[in-house]
Amino acid sequence: MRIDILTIFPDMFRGPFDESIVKRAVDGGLVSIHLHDIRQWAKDRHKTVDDYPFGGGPGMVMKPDVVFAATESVLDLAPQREPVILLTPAGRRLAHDTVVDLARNERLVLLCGHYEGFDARVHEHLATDEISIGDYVLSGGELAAMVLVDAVVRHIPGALGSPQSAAEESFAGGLLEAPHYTRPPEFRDWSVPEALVSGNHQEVAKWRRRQNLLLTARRRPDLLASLEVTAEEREWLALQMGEQ
Ligand code: 6GU
Repeated sequence: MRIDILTIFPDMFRGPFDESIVKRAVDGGLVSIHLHDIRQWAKDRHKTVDDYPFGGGPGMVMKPDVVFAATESVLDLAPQREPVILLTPAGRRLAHDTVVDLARNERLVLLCGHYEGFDARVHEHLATDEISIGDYVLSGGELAAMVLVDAVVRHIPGALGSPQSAAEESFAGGLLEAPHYTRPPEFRDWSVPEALVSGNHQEVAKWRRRQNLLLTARRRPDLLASLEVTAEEREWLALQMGEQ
């Protein structure tokens, strides 16, 4: 996969992309990440990328001529239109399903906005998708782009140590993930649940499934609504929830 990121702050990305799973995926040739400074495409000697909004109001708006020039140059005017994703708090909210879909692309182009945002013509005629990472406002699209890249890269085959990991993670089955334990089995007054140290795989699987259900019921009941739960599991869950 190739990811191109257009931003006026390319240096912001250096730390997060130089560590951990993203770095390993880049080093392993699974993904290449190309940062482009939008300012390079500014047309005047002051390298202006923003201007006052027509009709007045606070803040500045990123200029369409500069943003189109930058994006079209990076896209190399490929005949088939590749996804150009604009990061904006007004976009559709990023969630697991979208992350999995995005990971299937050969190429992604991410546009990070600043100031009051982009000229509306960028939204209408350049972006193919607009994505937000949650209901709050960030100072710019850069942190959101980092979140998106990290989440997407995890779903590129080979990016994680074990192929099972991505499938078993929270949200993959529509549930939050069960608690994990490691040695020592006894720590202070807290011991590891019996089922996990039983050595019985079926027992472990059943315990994990039930813990997934319980955690999801407690923290994110909205996720449970659209899930298939057996009558037995439902009964067990009702019992647990009643005992809170
Ligand atoms: Cl994608 N951009 C900005 N500026 N703020 C956000 C966001 C994006 N997602 C949530 N808040």
